[in-house]
Amino acid sequence: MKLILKALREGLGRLVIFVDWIFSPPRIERNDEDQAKIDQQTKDIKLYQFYACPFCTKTRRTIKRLNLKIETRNAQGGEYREELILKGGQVKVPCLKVVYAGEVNWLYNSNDIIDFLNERFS
Ligand SMILES: N[C@@H](CCC(=O)N[C@@H](CS)C(=O)NCC(=O)O)C(=O)O
Repeated sequence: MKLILKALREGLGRLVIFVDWIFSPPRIERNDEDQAKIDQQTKDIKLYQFYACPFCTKTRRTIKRLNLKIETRNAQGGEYREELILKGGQVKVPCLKVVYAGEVNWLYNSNDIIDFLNERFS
């Protein structure tokens, strides 16, 4: 039963990715100077995620639409999963790690992440 649910979730996630690919949002355009400033600011922001998670897909759409260069980190296993548990506090994705003025913040919940990105980079 657990396996079936897992397969269904994975299938749904991949369907969402396919639909996202078809209806991919256009990227906002900036002049080179503004884009360079934004790229500098996003250097210290990382998205911990699962590839086929619908909440992560929704978050990645915003990142794409806002034309942000944010590194994505696979938290399904390995060092990034460990880091998420140890430093973020839980394995829940998406999670945005934001390093600002030497302080590290772990922002959970796709809607909160999207609001943060829209407010800071729109
Ligand atoms: N309300 C959360 C839901 C996030 C969520 O349920 N993520 C699932 C993956 S789709 C998760 O992290 N599950 C933990 C796990 O599978 O270990 C959001 O919008 O970000």
